[in-house]
Amino acid sequence: MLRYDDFDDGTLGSWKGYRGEILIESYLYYRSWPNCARLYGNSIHGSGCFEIDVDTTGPYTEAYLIYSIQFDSGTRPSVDVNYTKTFEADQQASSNVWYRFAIPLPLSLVTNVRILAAGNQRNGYLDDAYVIAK
Ligand SMILES: [Ca+2]
Repeated sequence: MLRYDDFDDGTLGSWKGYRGEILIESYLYYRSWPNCARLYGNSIHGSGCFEIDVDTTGPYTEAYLIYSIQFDSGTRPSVDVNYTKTFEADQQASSNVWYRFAIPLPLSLVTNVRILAAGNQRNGYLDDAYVIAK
């Protein structure tokens, strides 16, 4: 395991907000108690994202980003890897449901991942994010 972020120490680690404000959410929403990261979307383009740069440098043959995420209503999940869309759901996510995603990562480089989480003035919630490699 290359990294694990559960936000339960009250810090965001290396996670940032892209077109949105990222902050710690306590007690109200969590996959692991008591915290998750909340992204409050402020883009009129509806593309507020959790963002992280992941380093997969090493003697690996496979690497994945695995995370749990929840959305306010009206969000259609998608993921950009190195600024290219690599996944987009064909329908909107349900609210009040934790989804788990596993995203394959390129090997032996630093990869930018943007997880679309929130439209304009809507929230997304992220918890228990792992990067694993073998
Ligand atoms: Ca947590």
